[in-house]
Amino acid sequence: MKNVYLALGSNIEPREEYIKKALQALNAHQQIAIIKKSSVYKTAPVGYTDQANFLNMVIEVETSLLPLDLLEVCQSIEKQLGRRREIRFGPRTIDLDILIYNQENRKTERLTLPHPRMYERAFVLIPLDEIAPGLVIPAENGKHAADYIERLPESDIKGVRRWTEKGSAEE
Ligand code: GSY
Repeated sequence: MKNVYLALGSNIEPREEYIKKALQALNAHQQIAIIKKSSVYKTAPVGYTDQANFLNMVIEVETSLLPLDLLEVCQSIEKQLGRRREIRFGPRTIDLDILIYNQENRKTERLTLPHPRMYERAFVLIPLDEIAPGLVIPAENGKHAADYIERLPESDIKGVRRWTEKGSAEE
């Protein structure tokens, strides 16, 4: 069994529903078991900023799938939940990214591990630090998520807030 961290994100309503459905679909897969879930965070959009806030979270899973097979499962769940790749970095019903796959460190056309942009993304690092504070990210000079969070601008960190479920006064 391999130990894997996945990032989930949605910024098209019903965001919470898309996240729940993606979790259900992952858990329903015979070769995937969800071990740990972070809180859900409301996060300001990064990159292409003229879009709605996201809900983001990170989960730890165990799987016997190989990395590219797991990628295919993630992409098929995205498709099933209506993800369209219209604007690069634009709004999405659901985004499922493989952050870390065991100790794998690889760069191929289809998949780079660990995820190449995770080190600069507060919306990934903060939930990852919540569920895996002791994890050393398997990159060259790999560090804990908290070490990368420390280097981020305050404004990025402030853009990531724990989101309480329905009825939240926050949104
Ligand atoms: O690959 C992640 C999609 N994405 C996100 C996201 O999930 N959350 C936030 N806050 N900003 C984002 N920009 C992109 S692209």
